[in-house]
Formats: sequence, structure tokens, C-alpha cells
Amino acid sequence: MICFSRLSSTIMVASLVLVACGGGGEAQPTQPPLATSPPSNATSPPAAGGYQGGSVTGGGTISGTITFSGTAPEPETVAVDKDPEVCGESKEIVKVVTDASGGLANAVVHITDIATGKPLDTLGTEFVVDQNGCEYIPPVVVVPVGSAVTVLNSDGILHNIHTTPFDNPPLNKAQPATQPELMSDPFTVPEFIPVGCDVHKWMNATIVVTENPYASVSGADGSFSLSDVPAGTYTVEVWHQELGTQTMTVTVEAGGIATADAEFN
Ligand SMILES: [Cu+2]
Repeated sequence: MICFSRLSSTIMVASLVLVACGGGGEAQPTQPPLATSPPSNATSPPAAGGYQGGSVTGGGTISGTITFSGTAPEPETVAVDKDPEVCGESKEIVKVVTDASGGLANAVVHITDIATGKPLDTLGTEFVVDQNGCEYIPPVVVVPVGSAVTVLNSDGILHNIHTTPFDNPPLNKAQPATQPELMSDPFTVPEFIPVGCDVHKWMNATIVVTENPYASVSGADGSFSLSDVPAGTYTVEVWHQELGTQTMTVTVEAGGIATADAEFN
């Protein structure tokens, strides 16, 4: 478990206690404390360059639960000035989504320093974000380098998806009511890309471009799992759009399960 203190929007101090459990053996404390974490709005891409996918024998699993124990920011209510018949009269923007146990949804968990492992296409081959109810569903999409995203328009109204990347080609396309889907260009550089809509200002999503397949988004209960990880010691980053970034060091034993929980507060 990581204990994480959010002191301000730009300064964070983290401490770490990580439990790694190998192959059903005893839990054993590992890992030194973390270094100071980056600011809450910082994002860091997966390791730069050179990932090689192939067969993995005797791999292990990194799994855990991301939780939030602090006081969540009040949902923001935004008046709808376009398409209220589809979007509703107002939108409630919930920036920190948790379940009753504090499980934190929509956090990205990824290994940032892995050079070899399972093939990149184990992440899948089709990546979709839907515009539904004037929201992006899902709000976080993980895409391997070289793949594109299909943008659906279940709303059947005009949307204009507009990404603001640093390194990838931007996507800025009107999608009229009559256009049920469009395709982005392939994403070529690992990066966290903010996504918005020029028609509905509250719409918000993140496209996470990864060069390795060890990237996952926490579910509604905060859980995640990264499978077929070659034995070794890795840096695992947890990113949440509102809560910032934590980093932990995780050791995976052959055939084992390393538990990597993280807590934001
Ligand atoms: Cu829109």
C-alpha cells in the first residue's frame, strides 16, 4: 500500500510501503520509500523507445486496488447551453469516482521501465471512445503505439472531438449528427493526451498512448491487473487526472503475484 499526501495542487509527498507476494509465499515488505512525486497535473509517458514484445514464460502478475481516502471535490454542475434534449439541462462533473469502499475508478496503472515482455497487441486491436449522453465513454482509453481510436457518436448530434497532444498529431474533427463514427490517425508517440469537445465544453477524456502492453485502467472498484509480466523489478506509475501521480517499485517473481495497492488522499 502506498500512502500519499496531497499537499497542494503542485506539491506532493508520498511514502510507500509495498507488499509483494510471490507464488503464494509469505508477504514480505520490500522497496525503499519513493522519491517525491511529480505535480498532480504531471503526466509521464511510458519508457521511451525500444520495447520488444515476444513470448513470456514464467511471467507473474501485478495486481492491486487503487483507493481514495480523502474528501472528494464537490461535483461541479455545468449548465448545458447546447443540445439539452440529448445532454440534459445540466451536467454533473464528478472528477473523483469511487465506490462505497473507496475504490478509485479511471486511474491508469502502467509499468514505465519494461524493455521486453508480451506482445503489444495483447492490449487489443480495436480502441473505441463513444460520445454518449454528451460524455466520453470510457473517459480513459489506453491505446498502443501505432493504433488509432474509433470515435462513435451514439448521441446523434454534432460533436467536435479535439485533442491537445504534445507529440502526436492532433485530432480536431467535427462529427455531425449523421456521422456515426470517425477514425483518428494512428498515435505514434507514448503520451497522455487530453481530449475535449469544442461543442460541449464539459466533455473530457484522456487517451493514453503506451509503447508496452503493461497498462491498465482501474475498474469501478479500483482494481487492476497486469498479467504475464516477466520476473523482475519495475517502476509502476499510477496516474489519475484529478489526483496526480504516484510511483512505486514492484518486484515480480516468476509465476507469482505482486500486490501493488495505492491510496490517494
Ligand atoms: Cu460534444
